Amino acid sequence: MIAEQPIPVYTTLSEVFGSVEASLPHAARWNNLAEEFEKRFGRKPQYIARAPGRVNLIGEHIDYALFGVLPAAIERDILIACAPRPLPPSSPKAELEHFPGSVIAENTQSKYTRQVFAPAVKEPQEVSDNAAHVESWHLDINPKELRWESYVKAGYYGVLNYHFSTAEELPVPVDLLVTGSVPAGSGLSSSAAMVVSSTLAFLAVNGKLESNDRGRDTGPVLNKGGLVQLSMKNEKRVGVNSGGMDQAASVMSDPSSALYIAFYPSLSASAVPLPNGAVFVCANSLVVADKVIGAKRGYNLRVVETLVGARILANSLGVEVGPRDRITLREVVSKFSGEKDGEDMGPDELEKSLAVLEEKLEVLKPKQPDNGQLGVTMDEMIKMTGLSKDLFEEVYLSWVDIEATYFQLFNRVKHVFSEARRVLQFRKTCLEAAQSSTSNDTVFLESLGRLMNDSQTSCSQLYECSCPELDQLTHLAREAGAYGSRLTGAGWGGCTVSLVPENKVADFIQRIKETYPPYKGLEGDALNEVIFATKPGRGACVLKLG
Ligand code: NG1
Ligand code: MG
Repeated sequence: MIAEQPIPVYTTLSEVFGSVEASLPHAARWNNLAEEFEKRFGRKPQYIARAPGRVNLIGEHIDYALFGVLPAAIERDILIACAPRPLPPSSPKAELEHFPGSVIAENTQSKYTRQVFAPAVKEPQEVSDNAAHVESWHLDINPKELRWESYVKAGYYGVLNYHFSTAEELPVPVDLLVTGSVPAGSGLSSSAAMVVSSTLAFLAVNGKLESNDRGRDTGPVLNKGGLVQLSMKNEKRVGVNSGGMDQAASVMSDPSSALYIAFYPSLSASAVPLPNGAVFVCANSLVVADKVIGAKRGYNLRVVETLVGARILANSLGVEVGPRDRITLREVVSKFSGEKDGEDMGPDELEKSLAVLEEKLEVLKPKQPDNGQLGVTMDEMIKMTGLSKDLFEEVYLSWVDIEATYFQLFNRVKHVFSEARRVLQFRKTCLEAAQSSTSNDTVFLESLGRLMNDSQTSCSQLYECSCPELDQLTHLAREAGAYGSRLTGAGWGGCTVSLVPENKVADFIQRIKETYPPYKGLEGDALNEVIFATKPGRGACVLKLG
């Protein structure tokens, strides 16, 4: 089980990359970071934490409905060099950087300026009695403002509250330096890479990664699954109610294959070998999705639409839902199909159940469609759930900031069910290709391509998370010879992923460069930045120096 594996802590770069040869192309970047750290902070870093971005091959906007997804880590990553900061013998404590657990965070990109911050101990009365886990530390993170250090703080938050719940042991002051090669805001999950690497850096520097790091009991040591769960919670503090795909892909990937990540009945990951003869190409639309407004009218709105859709569907199917229970679509499928609690019906059964349920979604359409579309108003939606207005607001709106006049429950749920099926079909096709005795995988690749194209259509028309540029870029990709092409990640901008015959990659990139207007004139590094072939990469790790 990948989730139960320990988090890798290495002592050499060749261990990080699997061999000396494989580490060579990366050595300069890691060494430069260590040198730069020493230049800025006057001593060597003790650890470098690494977490990669990811590309989602298929399964968009279904992780928060608890359906399985199929991403792979990419080779581009975030690195954080760090070391504890010794305090002067009698520190006056007036300066922020003399506080316990204070952090000086720098970034190799100068537009991300130096930040100094320290966690505060929460007053006992601030700690709510019914919180599942008592949090005793606080860091200021403003989810309404996009700041680079918010991701660093988000990682730290969980480490503080997971490992330092009593005042007996204080976190160490830390200096850190961040560098990244995952393009920000492009759907390749630079955010999860930041949060995972920050979580790892703070665990490492506080001696919490290995049980005997400090020669005493440091609390439960996290395995990969634990790191995913902690990073998921951490990333929510930045304001997006994300599923767990990005963090899971960043932590659990392996270079030999893509990953099938399931979230129900619990988090699990299994390897999915990709057929021979094709390569995934990421291409950035160069439209940057607005994370803050986007969350209100996009991501978080979709989370609410699918949750409310799940309740209405459950009611219509006779599936029991407690008044305060925010049942997910995967749980509705489970209860409808009589799956036992905590059990997994398996992919074939799930695919069948999804096909049956896709035909039962009429109940999500408005009774009197007067707006010419399939949306319902807030009042109609509340009525459809059978909840009182107050209870509805408490359960579905109190924890999230959203904005909409019409809610497209039918279209959203239709996308989720059909996309969940496509993921299962994609996985099955990959497994069949791996077992088939033919040396020609073209037929399999064509099937995968079709599933990717259908996914794009569904994202664009039913989930409305595409944009004209992504539609255009995926269209051009198919014309340039891709088996299939779709947006990847949250959408509304960012990258596409295309499945391209291995021997046509160079031609493909050239064609896109010539035909996608925003790429005109780009050459060299600038072009490599926006369109590149990628293979599944390795998951997050820590390098222990000296
Ligand atoms: P991005 O925004 O591309 O990192 C987001 C979510 C995922 C998933 C995808 C859509 C975060 C951190 N991640 O990915 O969990 O829901 O959208 O499939 O919000
Ligand atoms: Mg993200």
